[in-house]
Amino acid sequence: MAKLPILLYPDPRLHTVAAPVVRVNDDIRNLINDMGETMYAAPGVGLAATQVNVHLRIIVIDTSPTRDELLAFVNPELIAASGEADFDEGCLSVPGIYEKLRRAQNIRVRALGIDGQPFEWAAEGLQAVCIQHEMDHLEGKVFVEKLSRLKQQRILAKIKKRQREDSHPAK
Ligand code: GNR
Ligand code: NI
Repeated sequence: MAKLPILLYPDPRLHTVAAPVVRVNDDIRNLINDMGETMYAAPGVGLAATQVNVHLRIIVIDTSPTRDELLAFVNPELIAASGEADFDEGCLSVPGIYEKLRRAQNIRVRALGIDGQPFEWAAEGLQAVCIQHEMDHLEGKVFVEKLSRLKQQRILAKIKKRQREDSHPAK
């Protein structure tokens, strides 16, 4: 097991569209384990392979209060979506930024599991929001890019200011 480094917005590698996994083999299972470790350590409720600079269609989530229900989706496809939910979203690739977004409240996803077998999964609320957020990463989209241009400019300015401060620490 290994904790992997997470790409930080606006790293252009976060805009890569991930490729389908051809076969769920031990390399993919090892990657899923490492993604789980990285997500729990962060801590976060989800992680897309894109965020650890692996451009394959794999996401992991765990929205359980006990943090012991890791779910992995390989080649996830949204097969149904309904309702609307407004959630404050954050992203491990955009630390310290939280913004309200509207997503589908109920979704149904088809994917391959760690055994390579297809399965379907119904999700609602935070879990549904999280899966949609992770599937966006696989398309090269970061949640802030769904906000108005003004909000995106403010977020970028905040990130740049923080980077300046980090590189010139106050005495
Ligand atoms: O940890 C995370 N929390 C979160 C909260 C609301 C909506 C989405 C998320 S996902 C995020 C982890 C992450 O960046 N996944 O890509
Ligand atoms: Ni994210």
